[in-house]
Amino acid sequence: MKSKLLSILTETYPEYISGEKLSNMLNCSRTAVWKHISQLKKEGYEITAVRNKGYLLEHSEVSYSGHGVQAKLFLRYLNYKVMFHAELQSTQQLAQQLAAEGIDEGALILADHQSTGRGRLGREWSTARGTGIAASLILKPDIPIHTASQLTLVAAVSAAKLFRKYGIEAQIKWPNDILVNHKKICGILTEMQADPDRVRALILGIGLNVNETNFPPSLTESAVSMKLLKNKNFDRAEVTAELFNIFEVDYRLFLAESFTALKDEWIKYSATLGRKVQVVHNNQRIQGTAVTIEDSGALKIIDDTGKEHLIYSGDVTEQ
Ligand code: BTX
Repeated sequence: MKSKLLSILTETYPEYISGEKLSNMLNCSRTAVWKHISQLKKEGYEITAVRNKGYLLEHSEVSYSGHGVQAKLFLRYLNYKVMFHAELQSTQQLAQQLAAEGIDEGALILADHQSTGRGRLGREWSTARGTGIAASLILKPDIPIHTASQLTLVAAVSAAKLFRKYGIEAQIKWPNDILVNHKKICGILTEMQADPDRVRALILGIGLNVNETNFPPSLTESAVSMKLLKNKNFDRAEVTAELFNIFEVDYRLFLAESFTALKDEWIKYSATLGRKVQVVHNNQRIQGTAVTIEDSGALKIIDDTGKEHLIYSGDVTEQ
């Protein structure tokens, strides 16, 4: 209820919305609306109440709304439909649900705050209220299942280009992280719903640090945001739209020509190639030099005895 109320207030901004309208939309009494508004105020939201006008969310980050993003999307190749939530457990979780229900390609789920954002292998992704971008995009490409993981690499190229637009020299760490000076600024999580021989839906989850100045203690050494790098606030609606405007072009190229068409760009932005790395793969530890990325998206490592290894999934750490 509270998050629905927040979503409505965000979408209504900069207009006031009456208590009566809110009670109709939320299917509750006006007293219940008032109680929820009071709770939100206690949580730190600035909400102005004016007699005969209603309520207005004054939150400084209010410009980040579904309308704000939708209006800036080009919609050249993908029919993006933005679904904005003030609060979700995880955009990825909702997107999974919507994909299973058969929602159209292009549904783009955004949340201002995630309570249990997720990374790979059950890890957590932190998205604080009012500062970052948490987005999950539903795609329905007609591609063989074994190429689905390449979508992470495609999105990584798009993200690296996005940061460059803002003067940030971000690099890709295979397979799914975007780093600046070894600190993580963005993470990508691709999940799939599939039949035995066909991709039904791919869910591309992207978490991006934008206006964070504080991270949870466990991340202070390893995470960075656009604001920390550039010492100014960024308009999250604009950054989100820029990202997905870049992505739709890269995605189209990927569908038309495969990952090979984006490989050179990936190599150009890579933080992994040429480095001494260690990968744990199938319970086996491989140490060596990351020499290239294959057309398949696999990372080629030559170990210290000169043996080649192709790594399709795993975590890479620098030695
Ligand atoms: P990953 O498993 O590669 O990285 C997760 C790790 O990154 C965590 O264990 C933690 O060390 C670190 N980390 C967590 N939060 C942050 C942060 N904000 N900045 C920097 N480092 C962090 C990466 O997984 C993929 C993350 C995808 C997140 C998106 S957000 C939208 C969508 N919804 C959702 O629940 N997940 C995706």
